[in-house]
Amino acid sequence: MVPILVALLLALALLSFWRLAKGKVEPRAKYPRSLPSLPIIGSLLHLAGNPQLHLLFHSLQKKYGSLYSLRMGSHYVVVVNHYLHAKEVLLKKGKTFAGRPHTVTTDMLTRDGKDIAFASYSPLWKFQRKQVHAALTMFGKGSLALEKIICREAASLCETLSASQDAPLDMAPELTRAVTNVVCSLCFSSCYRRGDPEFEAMLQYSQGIVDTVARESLVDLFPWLQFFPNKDLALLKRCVAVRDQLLQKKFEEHKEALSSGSADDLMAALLRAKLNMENNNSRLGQRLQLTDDHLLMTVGDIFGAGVETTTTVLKWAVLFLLHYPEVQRKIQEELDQKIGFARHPQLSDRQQLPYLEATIREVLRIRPVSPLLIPHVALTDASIGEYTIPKGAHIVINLWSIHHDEKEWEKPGEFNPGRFLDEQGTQLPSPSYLPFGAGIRVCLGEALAKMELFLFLAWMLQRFTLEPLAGQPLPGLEGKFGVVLQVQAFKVMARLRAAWREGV
Ligand code: PLO
Repeated sequence: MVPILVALLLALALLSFWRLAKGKVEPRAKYPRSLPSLPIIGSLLHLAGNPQLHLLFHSLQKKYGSLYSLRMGSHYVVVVNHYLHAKEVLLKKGKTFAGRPHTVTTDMLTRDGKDIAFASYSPLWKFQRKQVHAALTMFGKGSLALEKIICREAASLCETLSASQDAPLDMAPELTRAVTNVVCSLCFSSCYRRGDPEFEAMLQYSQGIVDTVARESLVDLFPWLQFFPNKDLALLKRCVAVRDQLLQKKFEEHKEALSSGSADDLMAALLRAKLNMENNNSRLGQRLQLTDDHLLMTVGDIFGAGVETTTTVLKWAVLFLLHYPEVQRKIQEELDQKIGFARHPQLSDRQQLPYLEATIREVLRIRPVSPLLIPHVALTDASIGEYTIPKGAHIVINLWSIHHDEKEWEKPGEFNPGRFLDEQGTQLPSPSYLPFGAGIRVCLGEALAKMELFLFLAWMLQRFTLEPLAGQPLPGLEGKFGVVLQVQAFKVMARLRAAWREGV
């Protein structure tokens, strides 16, 4: 045994000497600094007990620099905390880093990655995304129709606020219903009334999914855990089953309506694209197969993303307005000057209301909906900055760090919409800011989200002042980390503004 070992070592030494002599030694790869890690569990001991991963990853920069690596179970994970590195990953090398990891929970949600957000990069994925992009742009172009839908829901929201005026109100279900109805109209040409049992069921299953999916939970790190009893996984399974039933029902209805040619919503547009592809004998059509599962999961994505993200931002916006009444006052002054009380706000007012627009930007900065985005995967060996990144590495973009970088933002912890504007009220550029991600996986709903945020806030603040409950401490501003950064429940008083009380 010993002679063999010695011979082997000698051979190795000779080989390296030979390569040195030939001057062929490649520059040593420089890997990102790594957190300590143990076999099997990786760096888990450093992460355990800290549910706010975005904050932990932010603070680890002090010790490890802005780009570092760790092991989550068997996965090699690179955490990116600086915007220049983030832009390199998302924009400059977008295709190289366009992969997604398979995880137990997201596979359960998306039938093994047949959606868009959680599916890895493939020609079929590209095609799917293109179809959705086209359908959304089509509805966006006729944004008059979309604007009408949003305003209808804003009016209904204001009615509800009027009805519960001067009494403590949990706005969350009301905001959710308004946003859900916009997405429902867009996807299925349907909407929900208050107390509709299907809406209540949706609220419940969606909360269950948000609580359990894609949270870097143990079962996602150690997939074999799924074969043991697991409460969270059981909950996710139940919630996904309820969602699937609902999607299937809409799907059947649309297939019927399609033959009569009456459907013109997003689901119908995707169904038509699928049929066209099947009838089309092009080479692309023969190679790629968009199944019913793909279509259902895609609509599930748009629906889920459309509801959870926009509702969450609206809740954060209301909460920050309670904490910063002077910001609310300034928005109202702007609304009063530019719109007045004789008509409702509309999309074409956006340029006239820079302070409201800046407030929306600031909410998206200070509480990014998706603080760690969804992890990307390196599809080939690659690099970020001066660092070597091996194929298969998971890349986590820490938007929280990018949005709270003290070198880029003055007092990043303070809520200050004014930071986005110069003295003339013109919008200032902000490089360290990516609330919707960037590159080939950039959010598909950005335009829709911005329309909704603007109109819902403008309608509400034109009519109401939102106040905290008297004599009670203000609700906390800490988020709860998950697939979206959640707001804790809180109540407000919606007071009709004087001009409306006098019936002007
Ligand atoms: C929200 C709960 C729904 O029931 C299912 C769903 C679908 C798409 C997900 C969304 C959830 C959360 C926010 C996500 C979105 C896709 C893109 C978006 C992750 C889980 C973000 C912020 O990246």
